[in-house]
Amino acid sequence: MELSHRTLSRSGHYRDLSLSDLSPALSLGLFRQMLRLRRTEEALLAEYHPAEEMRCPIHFCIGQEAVPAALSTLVRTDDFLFSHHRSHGYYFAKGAPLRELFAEIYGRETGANGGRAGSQDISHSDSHFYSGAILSGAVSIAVGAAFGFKFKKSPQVAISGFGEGATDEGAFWEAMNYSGKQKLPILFVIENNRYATFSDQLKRQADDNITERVRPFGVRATKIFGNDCALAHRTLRSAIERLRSGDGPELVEAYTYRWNSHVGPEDDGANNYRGPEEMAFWKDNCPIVLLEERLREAGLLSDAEKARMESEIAAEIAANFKFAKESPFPKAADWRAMNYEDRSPMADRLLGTAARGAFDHDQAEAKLGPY
Ligand SMILES: Cc1ncc(C[n+]2csc(CCOP(=O)(O)OP(=O)(O)O)c2C)c(N)n1
Ligand SMILES: [Mg+2]
Repeated sequence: MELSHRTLSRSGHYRDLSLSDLSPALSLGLFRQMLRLRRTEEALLAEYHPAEEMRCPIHFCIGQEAVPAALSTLVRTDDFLFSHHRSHGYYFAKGAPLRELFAEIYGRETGANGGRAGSQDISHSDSHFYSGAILSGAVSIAVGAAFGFKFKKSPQVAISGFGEGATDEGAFWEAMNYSGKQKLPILFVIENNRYATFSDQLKRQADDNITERVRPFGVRATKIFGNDCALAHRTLRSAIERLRSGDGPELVEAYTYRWNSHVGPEDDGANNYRGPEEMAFWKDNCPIVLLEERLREAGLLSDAEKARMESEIAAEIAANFKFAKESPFPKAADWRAMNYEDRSPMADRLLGTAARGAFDHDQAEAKLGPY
């Protein structure tokens, strides 16, 4: 049966997850990583309202833990990972410090970007992790990084993670063209969760056959059921191995699903863009449950072991909240120092108005002229 969102939501409980080629330690490690990401996102989601202390939009990734968990065991420190707006799973996959993610979304000075970027534009340059809210924008930047690695004959790879919505953009297809032609060491990871905001992929594209469409550009492409963490690990591992041997580029399309609204913790069901059967299929095929079933069958996970993981994760999350909430806010005076470009006085003047709390687009334009 052809893998697509239409066929998947009619296909019942998934039984093909296999641990045959994974060690017990790796299988448990993948499980722990998914659980850690899920609990982190659940905790942030629960704290968002009514506290209103996270003053930035957050695109939660609950339900989409398998790909980040698999990637977390495969990327090396000196690889570069570029993410889109739904950034937490990729930040986590790159091993960037979670307490700096918490502090960032609480707007604190100790955050990954001093509290100024928030969730969807967070980066952590020491971890070689970058995200960005411009759909497909970071894809082009990842291609540039991969070109640099090839040029320097470095064994590093670039990983570019995004949703199927990014493939609506021209920049994505330019990335296919250039990386295929130049045989760049880049892995494109698409988490296809069917929707871009509220729009079904088939309302935006003539067919849901991204893997077929990228192959003529010279991009090796595989599509998988993205809630099978063992399969995700196996597929991404082979792709990354081929990239390191200079045989790039690669694209992996993982079919998965977000359980929450497009953005924020509010329910966006009132928009009637998806039905209850579809959600029921994806909750029944939760990536954590699918792996847990096999681990328990294989005698690798007991109630006691799971409880131990849960309490370690809960302690880590509590410490991250404490760190974030006890950290200072950035000082308004720092706004001016944030302009990296000495030759753009207009930006300095605009930042000056923002620092005084007076920024207003129309007023600024009236005072400063068009910019
Ligand atoms: C260039 C550009 N156009 C539009 C948007 C608004 N926008 C933000 S998220 C989004 C949908 C993204 O869908 P997808 O890429 O599938 O990722 P998902 O949110 O499903 O994880 C859109 C259209 C944007 N951020 N950038
Ligand atoms: Mg999507």
